[in-house]
Amino acid sequence: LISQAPAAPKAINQEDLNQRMTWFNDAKFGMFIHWGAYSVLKGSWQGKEMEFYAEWIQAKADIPKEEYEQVAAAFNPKQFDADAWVKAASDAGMKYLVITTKHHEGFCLWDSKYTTFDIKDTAGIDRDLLGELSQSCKKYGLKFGTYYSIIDWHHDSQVSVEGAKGHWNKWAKMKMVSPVKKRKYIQYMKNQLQELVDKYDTQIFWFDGDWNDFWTMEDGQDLYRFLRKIQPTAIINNRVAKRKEFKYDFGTPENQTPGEKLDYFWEACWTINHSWGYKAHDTKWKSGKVLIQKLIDINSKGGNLLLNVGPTPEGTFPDGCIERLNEMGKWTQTHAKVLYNTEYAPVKASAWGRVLKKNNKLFLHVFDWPNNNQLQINGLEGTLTKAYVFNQPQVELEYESISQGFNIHIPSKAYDDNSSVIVLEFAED
Ligand code: FUL
Repeated sequence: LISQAPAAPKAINQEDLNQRMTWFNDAKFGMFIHWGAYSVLKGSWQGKEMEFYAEWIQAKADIPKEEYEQVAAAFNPKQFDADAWVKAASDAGMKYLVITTKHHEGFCLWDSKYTTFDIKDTAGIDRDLLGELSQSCKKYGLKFGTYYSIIDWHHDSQVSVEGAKGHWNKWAKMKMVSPVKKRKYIQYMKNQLQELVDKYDTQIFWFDGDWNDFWTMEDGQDLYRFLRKIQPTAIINNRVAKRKEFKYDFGTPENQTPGEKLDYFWEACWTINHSWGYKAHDTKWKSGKVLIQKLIDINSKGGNLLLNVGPTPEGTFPDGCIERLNEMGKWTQTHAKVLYNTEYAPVKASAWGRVLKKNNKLFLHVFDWPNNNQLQINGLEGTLTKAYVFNQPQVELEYESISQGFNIHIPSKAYDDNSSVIVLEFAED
């Protein structure tokens, strides 16, 4: 797969890129966490359930800055237990975690030297929430990453563009007050990102908000170079610059999965329900089965799944999330060998499922088990030496060649409702 990485522009050394992306490539599955002042409101303002994402509530309800500071002041996650979160992620099969350290609202989830709009000065929290989380990640062997928004509704450098229309209201587009303020804001960002490196050793920079006109490709590339220097091992998402043109270090399709493999490193982020931030009335949870198949589908196209959880203001995961994570964990733990460290298999997609590859083996992840005891796989070359149901190598399955592929004689029933795996072993040449 490494050899299939995109050609990097000069500023990005291809070998370095491949090297720092190796763990990511093998990881397949990570946890996204949207948590901030917005969590306090649980998706409702003045008794009214708001539409859209809960982390956008300040914009959607048009809450004035001063009033919103009171919301942030009420953030008090007494039940937060970093180990419980990271263990839940690890048990689900996730290998890394990305948390919103500063979403569009501007509230900082750590005690930053550069603002008073943070958990310490505004909410009076004496714990180092991100410190606890990054330590737990070290303990459980997960990489720790940080989401950081480029737009900031609280910072005095920017104001909303009045009259902006469409699905996003005026808050979605911010403009800089002056060039001087812009320079100061960029310095503010750099100072804070340096804090995230120094205090939490962040290994993933996950930016957002690049759609704003004030943020140019050059601003993004400059920030990219800065981060490369201060944390050489960190990986950086494409929203650091203009995501449509910039592909480094990885792309970020959101709530959608590409139809085919992309020619650069990528990760699709999806929510378990609809909102990213906690929304009490959003209970449209995707099923464990849908999520497991989503993970495999994404992995089969060379991408990772970053699955989002929106914790409650008290600091716990909603029950609906825990149930889905448990279901996923049951499957990923029993199927670790046919999931992690796999690579993209250049095999035509089949109606019955998806295919992953490791060395001389193909893993046929069968979502829809054929009821005629025959599984056909097309577009394959090579000498097939053995076919068996995953975990039962002693029971060899019969097969015959068909034009450019094989017909495998499979048992009458799937052993797993989510995805059952058939292993094909090929002669090494
Ligand atoms: C979007 C944001 O506006 C959403 O609030 C969310 O964070 C999502 C992952 O990215 O662009």
